Amino acid sequence: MNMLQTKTPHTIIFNDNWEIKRRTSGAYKVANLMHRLGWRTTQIDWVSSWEEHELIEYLDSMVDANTRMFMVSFTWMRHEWFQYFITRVTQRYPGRKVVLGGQQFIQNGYAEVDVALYGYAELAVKDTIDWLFNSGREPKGLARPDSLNGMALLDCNEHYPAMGLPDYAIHYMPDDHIQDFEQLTVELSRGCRFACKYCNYAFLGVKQDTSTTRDLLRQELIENYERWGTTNYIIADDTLNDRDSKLEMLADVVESLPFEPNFASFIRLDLTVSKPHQLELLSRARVWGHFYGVETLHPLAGKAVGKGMHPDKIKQGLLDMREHMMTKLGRYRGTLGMIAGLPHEPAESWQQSEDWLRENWSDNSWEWWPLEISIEENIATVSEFTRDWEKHGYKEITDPQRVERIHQMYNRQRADGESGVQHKMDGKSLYWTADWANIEEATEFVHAWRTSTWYNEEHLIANFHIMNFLQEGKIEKVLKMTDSNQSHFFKHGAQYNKFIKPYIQAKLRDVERIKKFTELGNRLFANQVRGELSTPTDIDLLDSKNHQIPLIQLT
Ligand code: B12
Ligand SMILES: C[S@@+](CC[C@H](N)C(=O)[O-])C[C@H]1O[C@@H](n2cnc3c(N)ncnc32)[C@H](O)[C@@H]1O
Ligand code: SF4
Repeated sequence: MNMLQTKTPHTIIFNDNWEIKRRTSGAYKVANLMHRLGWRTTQIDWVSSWEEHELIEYLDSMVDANTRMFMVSFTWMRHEWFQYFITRVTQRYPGRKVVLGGQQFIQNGYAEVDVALYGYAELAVKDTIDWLFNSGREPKGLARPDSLNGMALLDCNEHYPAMGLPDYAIHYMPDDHIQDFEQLTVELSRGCRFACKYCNYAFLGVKQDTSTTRDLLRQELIENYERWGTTNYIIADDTLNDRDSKLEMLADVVESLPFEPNFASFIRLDLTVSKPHQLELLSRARVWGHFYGVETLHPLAGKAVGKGMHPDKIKQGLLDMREHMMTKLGRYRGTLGMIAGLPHEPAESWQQSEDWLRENWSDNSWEWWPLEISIEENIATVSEFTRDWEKHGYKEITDPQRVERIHQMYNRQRADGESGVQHKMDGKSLYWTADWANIEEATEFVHAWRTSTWYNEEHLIANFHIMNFLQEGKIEKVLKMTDSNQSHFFKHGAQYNKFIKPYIQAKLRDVERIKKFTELGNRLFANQVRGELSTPTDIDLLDSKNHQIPLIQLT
């Protein structure tokens, strides 16, 4: 450990997620970026679950004179909590810059925040740091909207689109304390080839191949396995199977690994139907937790949004996939995403889909959401429906009483995971009505479904969540676990006990030595421990020639 390292600038990155506990990957990616820019970093995950005294104990040990910035991954944070949190942090540790970032559209201005970066940030961070610390120029496209009380906001997707990067890998640090049963996130490519009309994802209609390489992917999976024992993953790609070459690469890499991984991912089922060879590729790749955005089993509705395969083919495709995966791997969870409210589809048709699913798919799972049309136009990631809902037959409900009723049933401003409907947490949904249905009916349908006895007692755990339970018993048992098992886990704090408590305890153990040295007045040794904890142990991994972001020095 080089003493000089303790003089390098240091940032603390706060992260969080909702519901089932897992690492959301963006904050870790930002830590890697900061390392490449020459910073030390300290990650604090699940920050809202720490007791305040625990957080203070940890921060008091880690924050030092070189701590020049607090960074916050905002994708899953709630406004009220964040306002309280950032006020406390900046009061206790004044004089540091505060940078927000993530995929949640920023709707509130915070006096404590120097700049908020919305969207994929890989290519925007360097200019931002240069501007904040090195008298560099303002990042391109920086705005200070009145609606945010003049807080600086950068839409990275618009001004620094981070597409087709040479490397998406994430390298974790020992002080991230990853347990071997956790599921990490891996990204194989970025953007989606399609552009379904309701979809708000950042990069749609992407024709070029943005995939990572075989070697980098293998290296990442091996590194996580060797260092942390990781075998379970979420694949972050919007649509994993949008090109065969990606599946082939994954299958080849998986077959070359010294362990058997488990992957959950977004898959388009109409593609697996039209390209049946994809079934074999998926089972070879051990991708067995599938989420299919089927959305509707009504032929006209599917066509209207860009998913036009005939529902009979989709239904058969589901049954074929289940059979294939169970035969090949003995494990499979297929979860459908269904939307109530797509063009031409009346409420009776939603119920017919539900009936078919209960009859034919109850050994797997599905979710319903009311169609959400965001009317926030202030950012680049807007769907075709947001841009032109009238053209697609939607009208706005303006009766305030009706609006209030809808709002109460599923509060769209409550970004806490309980509202259950948001696909873009911007608090500005169109309360729509149309010739075939309206948002009130759709909301009631979904609400009744989600609060039904059937849902609470029989609905099986969805494809992404199931990876969290793999060590709870034999796979046959895990495949039968219902959402009630899962909520049991939440209610009795089992998720806290399994993920967060050991994490916090380990982080606090990390700083015990710092506290001791500080008590003894030995600042040099305290600094040395801080430096060790916040410097990557294997700098070579971060400094690969593939990274297009060069190291810079702070002035
Ligand atoms: C995988 C995924 C999931 C997984 C796992 C989520 C998790 N907890 O990890 C599953 C399937 C479970 C899931 C569920 C949901 N998801 Co989701 N999901 C994704 C997806 C496809 C990929 C996320 C990812 O890992 N990307 C790769 C990493 C590298 O990107 P990233 O985390 O965004 O980080 C980048 C930037 O955000 C930024 N950044 C992040 N942190 C920081 C910090 C700083 C300081 C800076 C400067 C920058 C920065 O830089 C990073 C690098 O570019 C995204 C869409 C997408 N393509 O990104 C949606 C997305 C995150 N999900 C979204 C939503 C809405 C949901 C659901 C609420 C859907 C629903 N209604 O049920 C649920 C709820 C989840 C929950 N309650 O926890 C939204 C979030 C929008 C928002 N917050 O306003 C997204 C963005 C999709 C969208 N609509 O555009 N999701
Ligand atoms: C990543 S998307 C779909 C996954 C995959 N790319 C596909 O199309 O099959 C996740 C799901 O969220 C739901 N969803 C997305 N946007 C929505 C919106 N505006 N309103 C309601 N549900 C939405 C849909 O069920 C969608 O399939
Ligand atoms: S719904 Fe799925 S396939 Fe359609 S644009 Fe969005 S991510 Fe792509």
